Amino acid sequence: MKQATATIVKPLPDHLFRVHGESAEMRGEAMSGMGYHTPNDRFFVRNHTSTPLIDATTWRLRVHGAGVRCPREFGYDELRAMQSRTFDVAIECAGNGRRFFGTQQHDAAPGTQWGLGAIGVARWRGVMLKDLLMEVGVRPEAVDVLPTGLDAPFKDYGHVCRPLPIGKAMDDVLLAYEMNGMPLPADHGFPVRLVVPGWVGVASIKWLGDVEVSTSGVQTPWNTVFYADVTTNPAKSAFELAWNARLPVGGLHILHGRSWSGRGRIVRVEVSFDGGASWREAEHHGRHLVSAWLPWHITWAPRRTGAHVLMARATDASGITQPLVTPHHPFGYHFDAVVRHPLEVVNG
Ligand SMILES: Nc1nc2c(c(=O)[nH]1)N[C@H]1C(S)=C(S)[C@@H](COP(=O)(O)O)O[C@H]1N2
Ligand SMILES: [Mo]
Repeated sequence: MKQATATIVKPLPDHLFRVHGESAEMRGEAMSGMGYHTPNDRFFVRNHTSTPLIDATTWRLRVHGAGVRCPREFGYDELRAMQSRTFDVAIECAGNGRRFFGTQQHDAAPGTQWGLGAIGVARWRGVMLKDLLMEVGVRPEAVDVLPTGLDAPFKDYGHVCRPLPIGKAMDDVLLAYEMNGMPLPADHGFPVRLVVPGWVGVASIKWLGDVEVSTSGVQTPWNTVFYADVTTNPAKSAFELAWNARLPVGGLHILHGRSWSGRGRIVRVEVSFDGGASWREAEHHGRHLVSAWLPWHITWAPRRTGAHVLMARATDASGITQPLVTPHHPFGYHFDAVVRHPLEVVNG
């Protein structure tokens, strides 16, 4: 086990993670043979600074602002005593796939050079944000809800925060205190984080300490400078295979992968083994949940040794199919083009 960075608490073994500065990406092969959920030990970590260690017994969540009737604080045990809900939801960084702007489109974008591993699906348990907001009373003039993290301020931009419109906050947002049946791990927001289905990962504020309900639109660096034009994630697909995986020639292989989209359910996944000249439909297996992902598989019997490229493309409920090229984006968000996954077919 190699602890490659001190900003993340959990071990980051090389076979499961690629470390990028203060963040860590899950390798594609880390989901191979796994069930529907991403185990906590291999879930990607995106930290702006570093994981804080918070004592749940003294932790408080402040809920206040001009849009609230009775501002108050909640303790950990109080939250855990409230009615809970459980959801299977993906969290994906808006920058997932950014590396391919450079490697596939010769248009490198600055920022963490994620492959496709800045995504994970977990079973989150906690309290609906709307139930908490109902406890404090929301005024009809409420416009935005601003959740803020307790981690150290990021450069000169202050604490990580990202406003949600009141409509989304009162819809399907969860204040999660459990991840896959365990108390939230430190790196994923202990004691409490937001989980915002379908939206870019930054909305799912970790180490939540403060929720402010405002009666006018809120401007923060996280909706003006960064992530300004991004809310829902587009469709993406990944193989559960190592980059440059080696497969023996001759046999029949069952290749696995997953597709997901913040815009809705995945309705079709196709795979090409010939650089996009022809496509074959993959078969779905397992659950098929909106705001999570769709596991699929396809058979392949490679007939020659040497370098090959695998391509997978998904179509989501909005009718949009992953394109071959993603338009330039100055911050490298939302790379949704088909990723060309290299592998080597070798003599068995
Ligand atoms: N407080 C706080 N919340 C945060 C962040 C952060 O740095 N600080 N990073 C955000 C970003 S950009 C992403 S993609 C997700 C990543 O969640 P994870 O680290 O649990 O995978 O958390 C979000 N919430
Ligand atoms: Mo992110």
